[in-house]
Amino acid sequence: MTITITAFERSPDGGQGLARDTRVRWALEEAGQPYKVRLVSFRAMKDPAHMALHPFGQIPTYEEGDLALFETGAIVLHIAGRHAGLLPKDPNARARAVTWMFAAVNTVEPPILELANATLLERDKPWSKERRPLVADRVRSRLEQLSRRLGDADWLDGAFSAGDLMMVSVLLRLRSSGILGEFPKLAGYVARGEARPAYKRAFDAQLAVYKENS
Ligand SMILES: N[C@@H](CCC(=O)N[C@@H](CS)C(=O)NCC(=O)O)C(=O)O
Repeated sequence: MTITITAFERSPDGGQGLARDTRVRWALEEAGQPYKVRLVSFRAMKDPAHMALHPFGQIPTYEEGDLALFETGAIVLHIAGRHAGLLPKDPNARARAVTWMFAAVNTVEPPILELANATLLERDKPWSKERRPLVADRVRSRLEQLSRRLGDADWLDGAFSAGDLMMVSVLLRLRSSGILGEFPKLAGYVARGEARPAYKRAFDAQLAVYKENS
């Protein structure tokens, strides 16, 4: 069955791969699944046809036959559940990998998004300068804990899993802040994720879209 995802027609990050279709592309590449991409403009994302697929008018979405999904955590979990390569077979190890997926989107990503908002969207507010260090320290606090848990391991729990895919994707959003560099173990972890051939294919595919449409 054909898999179709949606992605930005013109990614605002200039092809850095930070738009969330990259994590879905990466999961599909790891799973060896071909997919099609339907590009949407910012306006089209709010049209009824897209809102029927994604109640919040965002990308990415995932369609496969009569199944339509939104939320990258759910999409990656669906792909990982259907195909080998992203979740361990052992039930306990599998549950731990899923736990890391939730930790990525529920515990680590929120302060990172808060920092991005403070840096970009709120930069003109009179209180922005004062607030930013506070928000950056909340990110540091999470990274310190994550780095301690990762230790000298390559991945968070044994072999590479969907938990790592989600966590690396979330951490990549920190690159421009320079904070990741303060945590060499995490910087190495992210670099290992980016070095995976499946990640490279996903990154190149989103970059090709950006180049074609800019
Ligand atoms: N929690 C959602 C977040 C989706 C999201 O924020 N998508 C962004 C692109 S990366 C978007 O569509 N932004 C445009 C908008 O919200 O209007 C997920 O993980 O899928």
